[in-house]
Amino acid sequence: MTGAVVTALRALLGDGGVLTERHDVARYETGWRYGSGRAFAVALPATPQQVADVLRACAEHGVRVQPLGANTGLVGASNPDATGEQLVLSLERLNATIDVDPIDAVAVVDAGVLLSQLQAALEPHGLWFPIDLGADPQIGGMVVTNTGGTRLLRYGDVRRNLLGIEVALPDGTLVERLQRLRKNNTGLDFKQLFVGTSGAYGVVTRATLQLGPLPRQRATAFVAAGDGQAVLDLLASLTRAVGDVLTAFEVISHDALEITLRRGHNLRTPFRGELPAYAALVELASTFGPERLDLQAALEEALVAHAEGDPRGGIVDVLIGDGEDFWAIRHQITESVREEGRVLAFDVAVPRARLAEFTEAVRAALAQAYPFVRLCDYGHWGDGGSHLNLVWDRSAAPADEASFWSALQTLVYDLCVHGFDGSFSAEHGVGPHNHAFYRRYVPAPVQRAARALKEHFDPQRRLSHRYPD
Ligand code: 2HG
Ligand code: ZN
Repeated sequence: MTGAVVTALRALLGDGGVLTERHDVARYETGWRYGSGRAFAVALPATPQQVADVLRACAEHGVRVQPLGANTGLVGASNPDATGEQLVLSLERLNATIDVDPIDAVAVVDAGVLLSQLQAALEPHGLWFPIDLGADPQIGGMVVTNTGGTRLLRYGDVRRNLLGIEVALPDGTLVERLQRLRKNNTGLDFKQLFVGTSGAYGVVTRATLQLGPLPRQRATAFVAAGDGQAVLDLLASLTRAVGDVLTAFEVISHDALEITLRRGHNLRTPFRGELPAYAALVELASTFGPERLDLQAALEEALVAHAEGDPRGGIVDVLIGDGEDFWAIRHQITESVREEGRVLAFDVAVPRARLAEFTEAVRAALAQAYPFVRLCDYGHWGDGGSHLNLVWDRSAAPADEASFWSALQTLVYDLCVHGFDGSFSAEHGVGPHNHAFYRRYVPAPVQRAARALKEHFDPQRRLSHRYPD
């Protein structure tokens, strides 16, 4: 069976478009954080029509397909399963088109284009795609996971910046809806079915993205706070004072800071003396130049006014400095924590006002049940998102790691979803890592609707099983 489909794919894509040697296929089989499997081959289509043709060939040969972007996902959704019966469909060669229209302020982009390539192509036009991530994913991967990132507070997620889509369906049909319309109120918003659903209904081949003007100046500060509530008070105060230009409000806890500053590369600590309980990285940005609007002064003024008027005295220090240095710390947390020991990561959201209370509830529950687990929390408090990375030394943990993980996940997710009206996946998607919790928390009528869509688009269940069915 696989021999016949490989022959058919070679006829479609040429010899260079299909990999079957173990040493070539291996690098497509393991997820960045979770999951690894086995594929019998990798197909590398270079045009949208080739993607559709690959899917049609797979349908004819009864072969299951796992689409793969830049493999930066964090929920185990990008690698094949363990059967060895799946074909990996890599989008990495589908990267020729970045069609920019500066008047519409849109770009039509091939799915395999990297975010960094897109931003570099937009810069000469004074434009950017306003989704900022530490990783460098492909555009198609960003669409199917609906990535958020560090500036969601101001610009929103991919869903909010997507105008059109082209998608190859599991039967090999190519559906082109690459409209450049900001207004289009004609019933079902078809493209949104493919956003955040991990490629379960089709493979995104191109996207029409709404662009923004590239800011001409940014002002950045690190604010050291005595506790989480002080961070939230600061957020409320900055929203009132400079909310129009507030583009990031990222928060890092003491333990996440400590590990990152110790393990990170070429980082300069901006803190004087002891690390604070929390640090908030605040950024303002504007298309006005500093001659028209002094953002740095506006930021400093707002911070000083807040610190002086704060009855709780929660602000410990205000550090004004090089934004690049501050962002370098923020973007090295994931890698640094990963080197520290065993890590179980959580990407959750709760209403912003309850972030401090929620985090303390998790901290207390962990201290009681698993005192050897260290809570390194950080994330996008400006939009209610938090990454709770739990770290421990393997020798201290129970031998049955799978059950231990599941107990930790149930503890944190139950608190988040039931106790704080939160979400068990804020921005990384569902993926196998969260399947069991999708079933546990997503209401039955919603799960039924998703299943009906799967039945409609992919009745043979050939495409990505990375979204629960
Ligand atoms: C971030 O905000 C990313 O840095 C990764 O979403 C978070 O390590 C993680 O889980
Ligand atoms: Zn994040």
